[in-house]
Amino acid sequence: MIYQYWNERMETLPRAELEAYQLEQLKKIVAVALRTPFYQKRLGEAGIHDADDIRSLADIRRVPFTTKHDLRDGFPYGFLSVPKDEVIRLHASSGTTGTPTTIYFNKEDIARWTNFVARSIYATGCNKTDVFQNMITYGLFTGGLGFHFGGEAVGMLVIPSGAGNTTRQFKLMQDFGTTVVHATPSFLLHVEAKMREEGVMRESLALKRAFAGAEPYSEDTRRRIEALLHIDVYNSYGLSEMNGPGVAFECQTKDGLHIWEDGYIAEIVNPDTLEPVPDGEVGELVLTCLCREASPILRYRTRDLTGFYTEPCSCGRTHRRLRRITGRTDDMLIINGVNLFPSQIEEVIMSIKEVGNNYLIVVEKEGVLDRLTVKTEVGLGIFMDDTRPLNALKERIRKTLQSMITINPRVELHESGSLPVSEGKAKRVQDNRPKDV
Ligand code: DLL
Repeated sequence: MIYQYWNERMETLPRAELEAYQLEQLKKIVAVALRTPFYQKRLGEAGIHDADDIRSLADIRRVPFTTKHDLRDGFPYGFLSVPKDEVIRLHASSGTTGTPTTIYFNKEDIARWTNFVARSIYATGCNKTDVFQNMITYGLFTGGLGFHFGGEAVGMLVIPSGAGNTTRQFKLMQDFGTTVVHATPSFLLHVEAKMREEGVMRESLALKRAFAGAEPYSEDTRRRIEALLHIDVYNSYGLSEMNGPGVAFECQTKDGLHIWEDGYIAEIVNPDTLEPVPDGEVGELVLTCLCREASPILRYRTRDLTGFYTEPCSCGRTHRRLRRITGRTDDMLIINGVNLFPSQIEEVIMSIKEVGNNYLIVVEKEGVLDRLTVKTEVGLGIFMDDTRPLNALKERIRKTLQSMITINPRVELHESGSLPVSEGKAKRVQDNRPKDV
């Protein structure tokens, strides 16, 4: 394979030079962070009073962690470190509790972020001849404008279609010859089901690639989307606190996500002890943003679970690769004492070919026990009134799940297209248990 690089020197920088660059950037961002009362206090307590107190990269471990809670407490301007009139944009994520966290960008911050998104897009093999349909929510969510600017920087023709309205999406794809799309994996699955429903012929589309991210999905889901749509799907990871998309991205080898280490320092820690895990093991990802001046965030606890690949990538990039993010420390379900991540269920059901593209996990209390129900759609062409094969399928799903997750679930089969669909991040879990238990 011939690999293309957006910035060959930076992407293939020898590790020692990359780390020297990181140290230099870390010192700069610590100096910026010290302008905010929050970091003045936090860093001061850790004995860091100016940038020169950071002498080596290992000194990052002296920097205290920052949590979502800290960001909420600082709403709206607690983390702003440049004069307000230098800020040109904000993005916000509402999170589950409703208190937003806000990130500010100055002109250079937007340019640096755009550059990382462009680099990510280019790493998948796209170039200026591509037509890019950005089928994700625009607005305060970073996925829309982040990819929009990155796509323009690559020189692609960008169609800002936004999420939803599949009929219009197909029309745009056909009218303009869309070659690459961006969406959440759940919306891509929905698009595929709708394509069959509306009789849109695959041959009428010029699609080659998709960027899929903003929510966890399994390798089987990726393969399913690729096989159904005859495209290559690239995993895209990011979070608002670290600008948005363009933090880590798969290259043409599609084997792990390169984290752009000239923009971010990544650590993997044990979420209980907060100590680093041995190289290659899974833990919580902690990120320091080196590339944004207006809202510096140091050692942010992402809650996302992943680990580093220990082998270098065959593409020649020296930036380390993260494993597919399997879930978050805070979406773990405990069912009758057994720890379970929704991604484990997805992995099992998406590997069964008769299962359709959408599913829902419901947890309830039945007496003193927890009850897990997995609702899945069946694939198109499977008829709901044909009970014998349906019962056999149900039993197969139940048994496979039970052997993999050690919990005996109830399985419900639903007609294709009948479970609720989300245009953005999918809500796959309904935990109906009373909150005080
Ligand atoms: O989801 C930014 C983004 C936009 C990423 C478009 C990729 C594409 P937030 O809304 O702040 O930002 O949500 C961030 O989403 O901490 C993960 O838990 C999850 N997440 C994002 N990408 C992936 C992925 C955007 N590829 C949170 N795999 C993160 C698994 C992901 N989880």
